Amino acid sequence: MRAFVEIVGADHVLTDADLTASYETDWTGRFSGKAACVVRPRTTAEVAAVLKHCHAEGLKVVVQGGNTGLVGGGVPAGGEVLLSLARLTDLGDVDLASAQVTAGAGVTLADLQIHARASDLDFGVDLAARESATVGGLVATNAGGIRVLRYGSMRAQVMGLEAVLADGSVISRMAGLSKDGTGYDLAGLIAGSEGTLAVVTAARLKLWPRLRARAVALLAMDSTEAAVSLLPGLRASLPSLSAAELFYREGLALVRKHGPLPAPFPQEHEAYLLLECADLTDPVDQLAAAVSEAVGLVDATVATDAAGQRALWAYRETHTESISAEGVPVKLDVSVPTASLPLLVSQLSSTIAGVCPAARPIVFGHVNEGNLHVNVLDTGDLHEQVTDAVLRLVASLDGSISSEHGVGRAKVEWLQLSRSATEIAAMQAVKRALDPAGILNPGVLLP
Ligand code: 2HG
Ligand code: ZN
Repeated sequence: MRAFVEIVGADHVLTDADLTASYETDWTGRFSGKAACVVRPRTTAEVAAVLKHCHAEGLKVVVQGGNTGLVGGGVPAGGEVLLSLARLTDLGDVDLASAQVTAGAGVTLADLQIHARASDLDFGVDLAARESATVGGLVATNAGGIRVLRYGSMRAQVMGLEAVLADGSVISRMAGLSKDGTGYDLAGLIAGSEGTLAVVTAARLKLWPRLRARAVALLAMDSTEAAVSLLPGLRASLPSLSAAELFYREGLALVRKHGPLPAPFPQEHEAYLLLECADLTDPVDQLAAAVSEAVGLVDATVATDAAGQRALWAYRETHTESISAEGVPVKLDVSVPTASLPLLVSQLSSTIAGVCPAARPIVFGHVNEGNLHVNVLDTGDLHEQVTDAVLRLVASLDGSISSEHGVGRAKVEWLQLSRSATEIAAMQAVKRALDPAGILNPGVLLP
């Protein structure tokens, strides 16, 4: 402990239970563990010194950003040093020539967005936890969110990375070269490695032109199939399409109960597709035309002003908190090839009911990527069985057991459903090469 105090100062080594508690439990309340202490460095040099000490002493480390994760990857299992990167908040000037910016690991997504927009640019990743989620965590989990359709996920925004390896040595490749053919893409490897290979301290990030003009539509339909069938036409006729989000009757009822929100349509419908277009000039007419030509709709509404757009987004973005207000759910984040999404949805209820008849599934997600958030309430002590049944169904459809939240501690047991033994062995070999003592996020991602 004395070594940490010398590196970061006494104010930033927390051991008092009152002070460490918020770091030791995830926000859903599903994962918690006691940390040996919480260490809050301010600079990359301090992170390096902390890790050098941990490496020398064989101390295990768990790395945490905004603590908005959903798979237990950023909270201790018990006894680790908790390395919080929340104070690495340096945000560089926007580089207009390259449309890039350098952001510290602790910069929140919301602050990054505000900073980029002040230069008439924008950041390509957006998600509901924007006020708390941090750059380091977004990179470490290769976060996805609501704009993947247009800009790709977090890894696609990373032009360079500064990261500290387990022994305290620093790799830094921050020139932001768009073309760089000099070997392994270490930044791409560290992105999505969930803190098991290195600790991300800063990222060089790509920015996009700011698109101020937006239009949002909510479409009602009878089936998932109808929603998926619309995608090719929508993508072809709407180059400004930026989001396509799916939710269902049960989820809408829940968000309206907890909102409280008014009904979007006079009647209830089975499935809802929320579309957003963003462009330099007003895309409302484009979107309205595409909606009027779409087949298989039973109702639709297009919001033209900002308040109306926010109101439509609220139906989608308040799903997570409304579910949590009902209880602690089993949270699964899966994807299948987009064409198989209707098949997955059609088998989901019976699969879950087969192992837990009392369970209440609430499903929503990012339809273009075939990514469904399967939240299951009222599973009692059958959460393992529900998880296992759903993830096996997903694997049988060539899907992924974790689409955008990471594997964390929650899904390690099921990694072999999505990755072959050869792939897992290759990942373990990389892990051993970069972290031979196994001090970084033990128990996360890899079995
Ligand atoms: C979202 O898309 C997030 O809103 C959270 O990925 C999903 O709560 C969830 O299951
Ligand atoms: Zn999501």
